[in-house]
Amino acid sequence: MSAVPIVTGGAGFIGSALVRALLAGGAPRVTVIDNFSSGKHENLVEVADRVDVHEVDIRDFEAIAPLFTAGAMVYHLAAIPSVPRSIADPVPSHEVNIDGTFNVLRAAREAGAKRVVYAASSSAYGDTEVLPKLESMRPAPLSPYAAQKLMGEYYCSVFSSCFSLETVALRFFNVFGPRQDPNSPYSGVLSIFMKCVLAGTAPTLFGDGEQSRDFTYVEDVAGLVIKAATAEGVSGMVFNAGNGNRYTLNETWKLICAIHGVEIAPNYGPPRAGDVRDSQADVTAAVRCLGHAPRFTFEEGLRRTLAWYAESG
Ligand code: UD2
Repeated sequence: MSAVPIVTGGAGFIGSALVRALLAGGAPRVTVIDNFSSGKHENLVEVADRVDVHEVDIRDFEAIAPLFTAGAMVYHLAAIPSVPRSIADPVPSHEVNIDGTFNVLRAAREAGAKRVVYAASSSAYGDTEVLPKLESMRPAPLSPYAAQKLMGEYYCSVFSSCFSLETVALRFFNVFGPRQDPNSPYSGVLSIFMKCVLAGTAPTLFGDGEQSRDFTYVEDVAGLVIKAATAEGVSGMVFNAGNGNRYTLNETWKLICAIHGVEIAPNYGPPRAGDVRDSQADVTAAVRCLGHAPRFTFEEGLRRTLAWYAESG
């Protein structure tokens, strides 16, 4: 029998989608490590009988180490996300995103885990002269968050080369979908757009709204993460986990309004510090080496997401 997979951050928006995908793909059980700082029990409610949830913090090595087992596949998604949060309050995000990641890698290595798949971030690229962004481009982080997630990638690569722990880092590109929390000051923009359109209110776009993102539907990301766990010849490597397209915020807000059948002009505010201007993934390597095959167009992802927010009201 294969070891039970471990998902750090498994009660979060992306982590819980991964847990559901693992169970749907045949895993009999999944171990979740989450400190519930942004994770929620309700995210796992339909699968609660097949999930072993441990409410522990990845900053606490002694607490997490006994949960790692020989041969286990480790999916490391626990993090304090958000560019602006890392600027407003850099210490906790540094400790979780760098020290916590080190602890997860160390615990995985000491237990003899099979592989660690790490949720890296597209923010590592910063502003590049050329789009789409290729893994071979030189990283240029613009915020503490971007630097922290990049350090996590470097640690993955070093654990692979120095300690023979298999690792794969996936640079997530602006993931969106059901269960993304719209109620924090640091919420992802699409969750805010969903909340606004359903309430009939105008969002505030930071800057001119012409910045662009490669918004990636959460189920496509979960699918790729699972593929990265079994792909061969990729240990120590970094791949883009994106959709391959990009939309400006102005276009995106218009599209959501059109799907919902309303017309609401957005407000505009000052640009946000640490913001990347344009983001778009080159997915060639992920397709070739990991079998990446995104199933959802942006519009289909938006429709599904909007339907979920409307139902869960
Ligand atoms: C970054 C990463 C993303 C992921 C994420 C985790 C990039 C390109 N992407 O997302 O991959 O790691 O961090 O947090 O670095 N905005 C508004 N109004 C709002 C909220 C946001 O205009 O009310 C803008 C914001 O200024 C930015 C865009 O929307 O230009 C997206 O912001 P976000 O916070 O959803 O995600 P972002 O791009 O910082």
